[in-house]
Amino acid sequence: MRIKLISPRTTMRRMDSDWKTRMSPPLSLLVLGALTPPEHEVGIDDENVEKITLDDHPDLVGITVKVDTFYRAVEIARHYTQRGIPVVMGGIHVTARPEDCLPYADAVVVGEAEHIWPRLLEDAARGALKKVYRNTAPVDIAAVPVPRWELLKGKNYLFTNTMRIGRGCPWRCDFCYNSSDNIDARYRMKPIPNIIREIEALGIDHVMFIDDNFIGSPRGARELIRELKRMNLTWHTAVSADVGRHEDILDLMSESGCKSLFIGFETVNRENLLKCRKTQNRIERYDETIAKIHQRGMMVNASIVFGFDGDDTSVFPATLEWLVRNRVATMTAHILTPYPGTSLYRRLSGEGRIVDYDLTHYNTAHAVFLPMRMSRAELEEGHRWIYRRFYSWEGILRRWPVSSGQVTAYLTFALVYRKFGKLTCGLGKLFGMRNLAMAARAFAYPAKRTKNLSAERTVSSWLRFDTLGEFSGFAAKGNVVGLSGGKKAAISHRALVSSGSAACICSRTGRAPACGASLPDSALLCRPD
Ligand code: B12
Ligand code: SF4
Repeated sequence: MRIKLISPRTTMRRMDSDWKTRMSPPLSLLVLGALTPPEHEVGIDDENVEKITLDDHPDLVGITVKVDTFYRAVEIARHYTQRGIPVVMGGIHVTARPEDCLPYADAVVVGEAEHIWPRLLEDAARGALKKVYRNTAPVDIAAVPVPRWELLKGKNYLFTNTMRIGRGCPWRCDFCYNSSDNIDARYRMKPIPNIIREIEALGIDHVMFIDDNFIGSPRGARELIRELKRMNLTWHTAVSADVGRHEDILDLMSESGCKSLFIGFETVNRENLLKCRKTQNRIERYDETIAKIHQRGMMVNASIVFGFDGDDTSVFPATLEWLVRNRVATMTAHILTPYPGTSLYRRLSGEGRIVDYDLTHYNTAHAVFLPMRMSRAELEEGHRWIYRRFYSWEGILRRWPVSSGQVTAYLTFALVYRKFGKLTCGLGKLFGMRNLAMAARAFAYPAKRTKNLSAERTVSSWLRFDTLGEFSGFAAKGNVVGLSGGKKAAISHRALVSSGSAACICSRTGRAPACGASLPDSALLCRPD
């Protein structure tokens, strides 16, 4: 059979640029490609990066559906079903609400596809598709194949270095898709050799782990990071806000090349956290957690949600103040959105508060429900306001990174992706998204970590840095030091040591300074491993 897999056009938010839609390929379709037996021909068309043809004649069409792409998915499905070409729909929205998709597809897949897809293809080849395929047995995470990256040849994405180390999350926040009935949200981590194979398949030493929660199994995460350390990678991931409880994991992350953590802080209001069942978040520990991450030379991307029942309009300036005070590098702000199937949807629907059922608005930029303590218009305006203020020149300058090693990455994200996103995306389309991404990456992360550095500078004895400039040059390559300006600089000792290949002591006392201690210039000695 000739199988065509399609990712429909997403609905972009006002504050985003095309970078968002072109950010990374749909992993689901790459996985389906890998699950397809070799006797079939398979191709992927992603409407987010190219114009797709709908008058062709494949033997089977598979569409991946998220809430905001549902209507477009239906349009695409109609093009094919009207001509007798069978269409299968799968993905998060289909799983959460199969009844929405059933009228438009020959078959829907509820849940993960690893067990189902090969069976479904056999049925399709015999012309005997069933209407519903429901995943009933837990997918063996070790059997999830390496995504077929070669199916993307020639497609223009910002990142083609995304992967997941597992599925699910130990928590069940009520607004998250993990709270949906049909989702198997149990946390499962892939065996480490599989993860290593996947990284190698990416063929690049810069990896984005797009897991719900990289520390879903703290023990597993520790083991994995030790392996990552050997691979000399630069990497980024998402973790739950309780990461501050695991300082050893933060140390390992920093030592192994992790540069940023995406964290769902969600709100600075305790009442909101209780109501959405996000009990792992402790507001009183937020500042400390961020400081621990910064001390280790990593950036924080805070994910924030507005519109909880405890929020009135004062939440916007209060959140901005908190973000700026903590010098949070990047923010992704969302309007609370009741994705169909989630606990939140059931609650708000039960309370008669959902007022907008246009699913293209379910992209976290619209208030589709009645907030408790402000109007829908105030919620939407507050959401736009915080984006404007956070990425204003003033906002960018006031959040200047604590650690000099983060400056280039910080500026790259704030300016290239956010502030001038529309312009730079235009350039990306002209010169190739990948080329621009590579240039941005080279600027953001100019040199490899200390491991390479010690090889570059052959040293058998301790290095002495007589000026802060010299020291920060060294540290910037290791990307692990935090210093503030002035004659006396605060050097984050812990961050330096956790780079893995240097120890830092004060030349006068001969002892390691406490984390964040002020040291005079010319008082630093580094000992390469
Ligand atoms: C990476 C990611 C992104 C990337 C997108 C990369 C891309 N091109 O897909 C970026 C950052 C751009 C993004 C943006 C958005 N995202 Co997003 N994203 C994710 C994330 C973290 C991982 C998705 C992923 O790759 N999973 C791995 C694959 C292997 O799993 P899977 O998609 O579930 O696929 C399996 C099955 O579902 C099934 N399957 C999937 N498709 C198909 C198709 C067929 C034919 C078949 C048979 C089976 C099948 O088989 C797969 C293997 O078992 C998820 C959360 C999550 N854990 O899923 C949120 C998530 C999908 N995003 C979500 C949302 C809402 C958005 C945005 C609207 C948010 C915003 N404010 O901008 C936008 C819109 C994007 C869009 N429409 O594509 C929601 C979707 C909710 C819903 N009910 O639809 C999720 C679930 C997070 C959440 N908040 O709860 N996102
Ligand atoms: S911690 Fe994050 S991924 Fe896990 S259930 Fe909550 S919102 Fe979802």
